[in-house]
Amino acid sequence: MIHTASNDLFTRAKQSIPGGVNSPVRAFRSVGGHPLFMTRGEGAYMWDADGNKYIDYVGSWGPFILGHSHPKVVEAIQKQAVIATSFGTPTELEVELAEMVKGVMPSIDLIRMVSSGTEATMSAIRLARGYTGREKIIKFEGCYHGHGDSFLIKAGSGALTLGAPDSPGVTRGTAQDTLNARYNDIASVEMLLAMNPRQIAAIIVEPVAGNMGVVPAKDKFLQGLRKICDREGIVLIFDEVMTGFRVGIGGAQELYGIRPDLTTLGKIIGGGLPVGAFGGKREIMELLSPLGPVYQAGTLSGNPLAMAAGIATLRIVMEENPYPELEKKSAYLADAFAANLQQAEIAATQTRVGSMLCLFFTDRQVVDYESAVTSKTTKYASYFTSMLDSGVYLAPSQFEAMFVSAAHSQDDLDRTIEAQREAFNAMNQEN
Ligand code: HOZ
Repeated sequence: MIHTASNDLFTRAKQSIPGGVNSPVRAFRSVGGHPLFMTRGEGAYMWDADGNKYIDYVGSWGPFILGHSHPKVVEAIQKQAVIATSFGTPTELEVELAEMVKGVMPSIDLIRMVSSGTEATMSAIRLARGYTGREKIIKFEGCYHGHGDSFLIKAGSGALTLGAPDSPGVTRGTAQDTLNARYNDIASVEMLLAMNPRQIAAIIVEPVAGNMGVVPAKDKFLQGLRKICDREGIVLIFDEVMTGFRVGIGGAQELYGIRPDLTTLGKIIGGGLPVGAFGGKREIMELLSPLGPVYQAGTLSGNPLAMAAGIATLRIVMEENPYPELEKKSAYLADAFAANLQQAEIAATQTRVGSMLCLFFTDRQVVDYESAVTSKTTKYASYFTSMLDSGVYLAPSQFEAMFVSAAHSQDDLDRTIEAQREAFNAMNQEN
């Protein structure tokens, strides 16, 4: 494939943008080569600046459960753009989106819209601190909750991709307030609690970890967290930025039957436009400004264009219920991937929750950060490059998810499976 136009754009971008990208994991650093500059998306496909077409399994990192440019979502954005793009005042649209989310997530009494998942998680822990009067939080190694200072301690996603899960620039004080437990390990949480009695404001968790690759929560892990939070008066925050409306209409909390105290959302609820939200129990949410003393604000919060795109997306999801079909397609892919791996005799572990999939090049079972990083990232890089050459766009990092959308056709899936077979053959020849 020719990538001349992308390469030229990358050279130009680097003159004005740090590293040529506006989010580090896009830079292809861990898979080699240069990032591709995309120009158009439609359904399951996107096209780069050289006109190459790809079957897209990144879906803008999760929002595109319906694929790119769903006609009804595009229509909603166009209609709204003509009416108004922003007021900085309340609008009916934000009330409608709030009602839609509340309707399917009973743990949410009140919800506030923001402009990104990072804002949502930052605000949620401030609120938890304000509510409990405590300062420390517990997160899990390899989980990623955006790039707020408190979360950049043993973080996943781009931080893990680039091998720097702790970031300079985070003050020692902030770092001291973030405690890291092991995903799927309740004992590690109990240990932190014993060492920090009555000091923990919140436990924040991705109920399906999606930023150290996909790591499902084990049976009883989330229940265990719920029990601990009830016992200790700690606010349980589910970061459902990725899983909300992805693993089911009511998110992971519906799938696992657990009610968190607060939930953070983003991605799908913005239909591909910049959105985040956090919501939960009334008595906690009522502490938010202007009702209460915990301050939080945003010029573009509840932005009408983003609300219109989110409402259109959720309306389609609610009317069409794509989840059974997504499950079928994703299981089909995973089964075929397992057969490919067996045929090629490649040691790998697959994980999947609904339409979130991941392939780790390790023979270990992946249950947490420590086991996730046993994956041979050089193998992932070869795999990624071969798939890309065959026109299949996967996340340019081992530590991200592969997302299947309602727009992927049977032919797309079969072409992907065939591309993988070729990739594995090529990898075996390299060895
Ligand atoms: N942190 C995002 C994926 N988990 C990547 C965002 C982006 O590069 O757009």
